This record gives sequence, C-alpha cells and structure tokens, in this order.
Amino acid sequence: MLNLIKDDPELAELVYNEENRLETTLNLIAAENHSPQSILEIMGSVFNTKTIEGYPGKRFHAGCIQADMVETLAIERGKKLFKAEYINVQPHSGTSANLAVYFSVLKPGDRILSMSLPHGGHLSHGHKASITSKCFDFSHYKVNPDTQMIDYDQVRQMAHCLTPKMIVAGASSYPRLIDYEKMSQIAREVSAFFLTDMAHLAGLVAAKLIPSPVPHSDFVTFTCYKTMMGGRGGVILCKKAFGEKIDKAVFPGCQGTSAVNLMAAKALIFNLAMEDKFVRIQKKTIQNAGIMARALMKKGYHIISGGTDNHQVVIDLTAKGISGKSAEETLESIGIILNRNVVPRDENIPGKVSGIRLGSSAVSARGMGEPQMQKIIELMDMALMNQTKKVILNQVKDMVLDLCREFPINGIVSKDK
Ligand code: DSN
Repeated sequence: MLNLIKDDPELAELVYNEENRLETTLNLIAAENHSPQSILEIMGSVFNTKTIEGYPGKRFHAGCIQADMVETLAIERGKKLFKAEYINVQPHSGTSANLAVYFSVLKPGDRILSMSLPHGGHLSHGHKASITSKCFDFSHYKVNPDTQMIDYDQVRQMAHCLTPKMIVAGASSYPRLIDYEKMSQIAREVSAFFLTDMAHLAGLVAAKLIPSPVPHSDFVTFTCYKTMMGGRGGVILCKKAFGEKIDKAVFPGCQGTSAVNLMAAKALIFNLAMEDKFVRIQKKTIQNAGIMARALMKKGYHIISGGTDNHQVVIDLTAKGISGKSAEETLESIGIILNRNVVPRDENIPGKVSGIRLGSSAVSARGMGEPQMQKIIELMDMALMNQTKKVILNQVKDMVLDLCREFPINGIVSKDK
C-alpha cells in the first residue's frame, strides 16, 4: 500500500480501516467470505491493465499472449472442478451471467419461471426492480407455507399452466437443498430450458459436499466471492451444445472488454478449490450453519424451513417482536455483521422486512468451530434481548472483540504450507 499512501492517503486510510473492521467484527453475511491474500494480489496485478475483447486466440487487440493463457487456465480448471462440458469465465457478475444466459436462447418477452424474491429468489430472477423483468415475462413460484421449502408440485403445476421457455432454480436466501433432478424433469415436461443459479452454493458444490446442479442443468451460473472464497465476477457453465450461443451472448451481446484480473482470480480459486484445505473449510461451513440454526431454535427463534443444509440460516423475527432492520443495526453496533432479509410473510407488504439472514462462510474461513458458533448465538441473543441496555451491549461488544482476536483472518484460507 506504500504507493497508495503516497497518491491518496485518504483512500489508504479507508483501506486500513476496512481491514481493521473485518478483523474486529464477526462477518455473518451469507454473500461474503474471506479470500486468500493471493486472490487480492492477483486482482490488483498488472492484468488490470489489459483490454481484451473476444476469446483466446480470437482477440480484437494485440498483446494478449498472457491474457489468453490466463483465460484458458480459468476455462480448463473451471471445467475440471465442476465437471462441466463448457464454461465462460468472462461475466463481470452473477447478474451479467444470468442476463447472458437469458439472451443466449430466449427472445425479449419470452416467459421465464423462477423463485419469488421474498421466498428466497434473486433480483436477477425477474424482480420488478431488475432490468431482467423488463426484458422477459417472469412468473414466480413460492415455498410451501407450512414447510417453507420449495413446493415442487406447485412448480410443476405453474410450469404446465404457463409453459415458460425457461425455468430457473437457485436462490439467494434459501437454506435447503434443491432437487435439481426434479426441476430439470419439470423443465423437460414443458420443453423449457433449465438454468440453475448456484451463486451462493458454488464453494459447497466445488467441495462436493452438496449435490451439483451441473449434470441436470442446461446452464449453471455462479459468482466466485461467496462460499467460493475467490474474487469478484461471474461464471457460466453449460452443455456443449449451448457454448457458442453463450459466448456470443456474453461478448459482444451483454459485455464489452472482460476483466483479465478477475479471470485470473477465477483460475486461482478453481485451483485452490481442488485442495484439501478448501474442502475442510467448506465442511466446517455447513457444520457451523447447522450448529447456529439449532442453537437459535433452542432459544425460541423461528428458523425458516426449520433448519439448514447449506451455509445459510434465515430467521423470521416476528415472534420476537423485532424488525429485521433493528436487529441488523443492534448487531452491527456490537460487531456482528449480517443483513436484514425479507421472508415469505413479507411478500405483500412493501418495505416490510421481518427477518435476518446469517451465513457461516466467513467465520468458518477464520477457523471457528462449534464452541465459537454457540458463543456467537449466545452473544447475538443477549444483544437482541437487550437492545436498549447500553451497559449490556457494551459487554457483549467486548466479548465479540475477544472472539475476533482469538481468530485472526490473515493467512487462514491460503494453501497448506
Ligand atoms: N445476492 C446478494 C445476496 O445474496 O446478498 C448479493 O450477492
């Protein structure tokens, strides 16, 4: 950071403060993780400079020898890791990846069936505020009101009634496994393409700890910075038959020049994901989420779907008389960082957010296990039950800080020495 300190001390200080914030707080944001230092290094490398358009061997600018090798490495490693027939590593984000998939085989206005956002879906699955809903005609399936899990009979019924051109599986707030085989069967029954967005789950799938959607899906999209522990950016996996269409939809269809530094970070995390250490962290991630869910239920919290099979725990706070926003704010004030989250009951009340979502990835990457998860839930509960009591909140904050100091972030997720 020596050059940054010279060129812009104000920004350098913000970087320093952010490092400090991460070290001194517990990160329970389900869409975040701590990346190896080498990921930060490659993202800030000279590959940031290179402008490229096209694909390896077919570029529109000179000087692409190394860039071609970087993209090829990411392609080869990604295909191997996920056992995919075809891969495109250029999307700038998960939303870009999803847009490219929609535009690769659909025409504007075509119908798509995906999961409703308050029930767990993602903005780019056709939420009214997203451009995706302006380009395509989305309908949304929901979770079963009793089990709060996907109701496959409802999905089938909607698919047969609406005959969508594409069905989307995948969610940003759904703590249960998805039956990809069943979803793909439903898609086949109505001759729809089948896309799975595994943005939240890619690391768990890469570690082979939960079922992979790859064998069952025409297209799979994901991002690399959540459970995957890598840098920013999206990826598309698909059947070989769609490869050419996907490539054209990404460039020049939805994007211009792609980010070589991000593709290099993708190549790097695909390599690290084949190591035992990555698998151990992902195992811990799933165990830790289960421990937190059970500890919360013991304390009387309503856990959406009654548990978790992945890295997420979603809590409906209505019965505790606390809003998602006030829980998020109280917890941030004592150093526990998570996000307020809509839950199924919020779907018809604009602006209402009754829940919070926890993720176990970052604390697991830090090396924490069962005793720390029990402690975190103890501290969370103490803070939420004493939201107006400054003295208690300060005591809890000190205990959070002690826990953070015991488990420093640096070096945790790099290769075993
Ligand atoms: N999809 C958003 C989330 O899950 O929080 C950001 O990745």
